[in-house]
Amino acid sequence: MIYITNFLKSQSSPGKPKQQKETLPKESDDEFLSSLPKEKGWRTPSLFLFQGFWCQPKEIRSIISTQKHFIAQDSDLILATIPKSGTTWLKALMFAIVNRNKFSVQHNNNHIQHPLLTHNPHELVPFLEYKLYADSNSLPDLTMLPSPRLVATHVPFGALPDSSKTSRCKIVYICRNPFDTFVSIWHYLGKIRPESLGPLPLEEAFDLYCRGIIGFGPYWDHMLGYWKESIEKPNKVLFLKYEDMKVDACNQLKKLGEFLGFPFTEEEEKGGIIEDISSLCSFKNMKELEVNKKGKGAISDYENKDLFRKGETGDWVNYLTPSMFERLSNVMEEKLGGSGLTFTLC
Ligand code: PAP
Repeated sequence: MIYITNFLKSQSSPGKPKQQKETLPKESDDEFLSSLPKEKGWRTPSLFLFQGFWCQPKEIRSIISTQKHFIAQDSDLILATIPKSGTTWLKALMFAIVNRNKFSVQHNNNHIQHPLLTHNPHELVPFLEYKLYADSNSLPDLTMLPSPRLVATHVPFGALPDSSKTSRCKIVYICRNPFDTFVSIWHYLGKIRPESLGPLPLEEAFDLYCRGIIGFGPYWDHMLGYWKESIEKPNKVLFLKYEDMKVDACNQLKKLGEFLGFPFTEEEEKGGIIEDISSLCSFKNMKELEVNKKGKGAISDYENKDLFRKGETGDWVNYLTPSMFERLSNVMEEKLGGSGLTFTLC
């Protein structure tokens, strides 16, 4: 468990921070921001269109820093997602698969000790832009990351640091049907939206969403970027869907293990390790853990419990009217039609 402890410490107190030499646009750099298209934000007053996707001023700084400073290694494993499409789940699964020889997921005298039982997955697989490169005054010491390095990002494919495209590192992408993703993000951002901004009604949020105005969106562009790459370079990008994971976690885990370079042996399969990883990382199990019920700060200073709401496919039927369904279906047909990318909705 020592390297996990060192790694977690290194994230909270980076030791000797390396000063950033470049001048990045400051949050308050009005001139820079005023040059960008601007729309109403979901949890900040505004979102800005930066490099073709919508984001907040703070994110712009850390994305630029990531693009300038992150050097991908061939052994790196990068999880890329649209927010609310299964990031927390996939972080847990990737961590459990890759580290299964260091941390057993199997019961030993009815007892299992695993970092995922005491840490939220976001602590174990850090975001590039929200964690490692979030501090504009210092750069992270990535030598503290255990190998292979597991990191995550919400940025679209085109905005990934160059080295992650040119190196042999692997990228796992998970997406979710845009109906459930909308409902999930509306709930979550409603919880973390500052009171001073007032509530964001569902109808208004839906209108922004359908117009593509959502952090890291438009979501259809985000999906298509990784989708196309996964078709062109299947050994580089693995494209997963939340709904497939829900229906058939074990087969998806087998595929994931192989892609990551950590295939399950026949003996492991017979011993039920895939099922054990699946149940360790299941919504039901993770939601009930103390760290996820009472903990805080896995993402910014938000409560961990808000990352575990319903964890189901098809919850959108409880929120969207028939005309909303029609509107979003039309947008999806227009944007994704002909791409081969389809979704299970219920
Ligand atoms: P993030 O982008 O902020 O990290 P992310 O983890 O991608 O969030 O998405 C959260 C959604 O995944 C929630 O969906 P819901 O609002 O529809 O319920 C959350 O409940 C769901 N989720 C979290 N953990 C799991 C899990 N282990 N299995 C299945 N779904 C999960």
